[in-house]
Amino acid sequence: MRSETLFIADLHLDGNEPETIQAFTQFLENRATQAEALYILGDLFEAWIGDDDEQAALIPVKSALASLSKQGVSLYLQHGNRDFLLGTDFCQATGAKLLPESQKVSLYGTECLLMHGDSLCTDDVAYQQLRAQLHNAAWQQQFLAQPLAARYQAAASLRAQSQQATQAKAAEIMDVNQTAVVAAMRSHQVQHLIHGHTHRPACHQFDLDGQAAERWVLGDWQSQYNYLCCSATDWQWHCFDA
Ligand code: LP5
Repeated sequence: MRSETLFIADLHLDGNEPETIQAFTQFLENRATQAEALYILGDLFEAWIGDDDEQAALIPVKSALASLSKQGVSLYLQHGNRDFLLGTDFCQATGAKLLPESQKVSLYGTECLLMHGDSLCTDDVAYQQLRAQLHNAAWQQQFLAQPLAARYQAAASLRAQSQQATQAKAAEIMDVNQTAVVAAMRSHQVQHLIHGHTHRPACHQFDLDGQAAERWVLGDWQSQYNYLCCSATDWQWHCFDA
């Protein structure tokens, strides 16, 4: 019987980095098949400009996800700031269930909130303004109606602007804001939060309304392939080489 749940985020899969794609498909074909569920908490892809973009390099990723869900492993997906345009076609093709921005789950009796984490970076005012624009439904519809070439160009231009902007920002500004963390946890009545986005893997322990609380931050897949494994008895980080 499968009795563990795996969490990953920030893989930033990109056709130009076949090693990470291979490591991920191997992870799906081997380790993930032993779990009862796999949660991908955003930024599975480096940049997603629409489900109609059939990049050949990413076809093995879709196939491996589809195969995993066909084997009975529940597959859940949240949007990240790079792949907020992942939609129903992708989910249908892979068997993934798209979760809302904040999702409360019960992990073997522990209530836990799942988020990508970018909405918690409230000190990064320029990013939050950009995010509001990019999440606007009318803007998204208009963007997705453009030819692929135009979308590629817009995405590359935004990446360049973002890279320039992040170089000029202080690291603290690009981290989550503790008041926003506490507000999210309180509103969902949880003492546990798992998120990605900041690429600063850690387990932060703090007091929340007189009770012990934990914020687990997932690592990216740029420096080390890693996942969080939760069972009824413990939560543990795991790292592996391809
Ligand atoms: O991504 P990362 O971690 O390096 O930086 C993020 C924030 N940046 C972003 C932008 C993404 O990198 C771009 C992803 C493109 C994917 C394709 C999507 C579809 C194409 C859309 C084409 C318009 O998320 C960064 C944060 C950082 O995390 C830490 O939290 O700081 O935010 C910024 O850098 C934002 C800048 O401060 C402001 C940039 C202004 C650009 C104005 C462009 C206007 C275009 C508006 C379109 C509606």
